[in-house]
Amino acid sequence: MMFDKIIKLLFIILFFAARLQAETILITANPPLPVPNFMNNPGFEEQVEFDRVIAYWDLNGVDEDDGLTDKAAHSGKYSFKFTGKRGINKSIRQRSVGAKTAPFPLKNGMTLVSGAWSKSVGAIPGGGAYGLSVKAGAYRPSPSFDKGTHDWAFSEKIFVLDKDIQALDALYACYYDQEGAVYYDDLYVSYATVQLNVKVLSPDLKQVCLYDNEDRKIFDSGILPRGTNDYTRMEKVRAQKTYYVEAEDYTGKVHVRNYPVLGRKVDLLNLYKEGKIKIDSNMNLTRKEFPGMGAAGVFDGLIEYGNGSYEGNDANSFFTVKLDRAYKIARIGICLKPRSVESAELFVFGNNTWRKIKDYSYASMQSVNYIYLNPSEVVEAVKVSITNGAGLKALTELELYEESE
Ligand SMILES: [Ca+2]
Repeated sequence: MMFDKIIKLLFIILFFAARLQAETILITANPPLPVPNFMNNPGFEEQVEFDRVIAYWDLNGVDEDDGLTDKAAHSGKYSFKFTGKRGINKSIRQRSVGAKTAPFPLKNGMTLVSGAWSKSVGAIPGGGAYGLSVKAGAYRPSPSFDKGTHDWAFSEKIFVLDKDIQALDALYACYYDQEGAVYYDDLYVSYATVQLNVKVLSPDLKQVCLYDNEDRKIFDSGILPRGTNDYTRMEKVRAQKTYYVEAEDYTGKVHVRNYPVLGRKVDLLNLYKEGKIKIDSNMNLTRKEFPGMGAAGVFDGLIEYGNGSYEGNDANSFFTVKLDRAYKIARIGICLKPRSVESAELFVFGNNTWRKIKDYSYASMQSVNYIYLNPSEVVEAVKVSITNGAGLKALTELELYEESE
């Protein structure tokens, strides 16, 4: 009897000791991952109502055989299709790239990358240019695509700034003096590299390695001396990837941490249907012609007009979700009113405090926008407050992702 009690006590002590000694792997980056795409409407999903006019893009040399198409897309529903014509230089152009998202001036020595996805049906080797052209202070090395016929392929090119620049003047997607047809989708201009900072706090560390999402080893600490409890390393890495750290201690235990943490989607729709989460909102408009209008529409994954919570008053609109329990949240997805602009604030409640985590000023969203909490936070409620907007105010989508490690 006594012996049992001692064993039990020993287990409790061991359990708490293990808890106290739990490893901490902190991964941050400057700028944080994922980095923003400086382009507007990079995947052609955002359209203006008029025929063949695409938000943020100018069309040059195109005719009725060119334009948006839903016959092929690398992601989403649409891509831009060029039909080749000998002797004609066709292109689409976006100017003032990153006017809202890039921290101008971009500094001398900074590495940037431009890239795109494209599919070709019969681009000929003897024809003209098939690729991007980027002007940032001067024309920069830009990606081009293989001619001939190929399925969706991606091409990118890194360039280093040789002076401070005040603007990314223009990006062109070209199809010059050609035959056949090509499709462009998911263009990007962004930081090419970020400074990754890895810090591992754990007793008696043996080895720390960093890998990218293709399992390529980025660094290896080698075998660390016994008694190492703290390991830090900075590394310049590609921005268009995700990473994970593996830290092994001398007991043979391996700790893993991803960066950024994507998390596992919380099934808010089901929790709402089962009455387990509570909504507090003044956005309670219903319309017969929009069956998706209402709180369930905020959790259903659809971002069509009329799918979400709407309100028509001038007063501030709010939508609060009280969760059924505390979640360790790694990522939040939000879509305000698509094809419109809204200003809004996003708050989370945890540890007895409301905290504002994001301000949107006249934001235009065509898809779900993600906010990463790094490190993940305990969240018991989420509130979206819509402070300004054109016409009916709307919250189209709200997603929560729980850290599953
Ligand atoms: Ca697309």
